[in-house]
Amino acid sequence: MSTPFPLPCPASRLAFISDLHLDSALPHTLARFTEFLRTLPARADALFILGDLFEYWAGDDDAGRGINRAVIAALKQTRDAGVQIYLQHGNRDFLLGQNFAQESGVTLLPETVLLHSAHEPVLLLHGDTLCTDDIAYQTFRTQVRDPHWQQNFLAQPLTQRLAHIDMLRQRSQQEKQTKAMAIMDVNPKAVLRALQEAGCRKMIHGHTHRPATHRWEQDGQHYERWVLSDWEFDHAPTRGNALMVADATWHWEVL
Ligand code: LP5
Ligand code: MN
Repeated sequence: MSTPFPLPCPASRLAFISDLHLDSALPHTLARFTEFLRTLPARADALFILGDLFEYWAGDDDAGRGINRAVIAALKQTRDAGVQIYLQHGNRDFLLGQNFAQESGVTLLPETVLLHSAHEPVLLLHGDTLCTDDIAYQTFRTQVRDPHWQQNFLAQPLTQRLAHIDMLRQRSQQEKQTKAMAIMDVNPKAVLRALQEAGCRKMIHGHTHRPATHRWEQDGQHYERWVLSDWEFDHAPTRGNALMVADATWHWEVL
């Protein structure tokens, strides 16, 4: 777990979403997202996307594929309407880079952020780093988050990168079927360690697709872990949520 990056953001109306997995094959999910963005300026001053906005991202030269341009335009419009948009990388779109950020008006954030808003400090992260029991994934993650590995990968032609990603997605699908559900969830010790190292009591993450509000007490301290849902509006069961803060009240908006 990397040291949390302190992010001052004085706004009080906040929105958090994660794991939209946007893809050309999922037009209804994209429609829900663009509708969510269209109505957001009336409800929030800052939006935090906690990773896996896209089903996959092969590099910023992938911006012209499928729905990608439409997503970039919708983000830019929302930014221009006054909503500050922050984005953390997920395990599927960690190759989103500065060109994407510039075109969409989004600010890219480091993998672990300690947000100082108008409310209590909160730790923001995609969530995959908390799944420490998934050794095969963590080994893979270390490899692909290495800047040299990424430089070499991005130097390959786009068609070749897309072919690699296709193979990887198939392999990941297969491996997930043989992994125990508990292995693919967060490790409680990793959660507590992350909170204690950051010196805060509240965490928001996605990745596991197990939406919940966990509250517990440990050594006289009260802790909270808010887990965002993935979004799926093309196949049953449809689902998606956003965590909203308004009037100092944190609440789920079920989509
Ligand atoms: O995302 P989710 O929830 O479905 O699964 C994740 C983990 N899987 C992944 C892979 C992504 O789903 C698909 C890749 C997206 C594109 C990345 C772009 C650029 C990289 C390109 C690299 C070629 O993250 C899954 C976890 C699960 O979360 C729960 O936490 O279990 O992890 C895996 O399944 C990984 C395997 O266990 C290990 C895979 C090793 C593969 C190594 C060789 C790959 C060679 C590819 C060709 C170069
Ligand atoms: Mn993820």
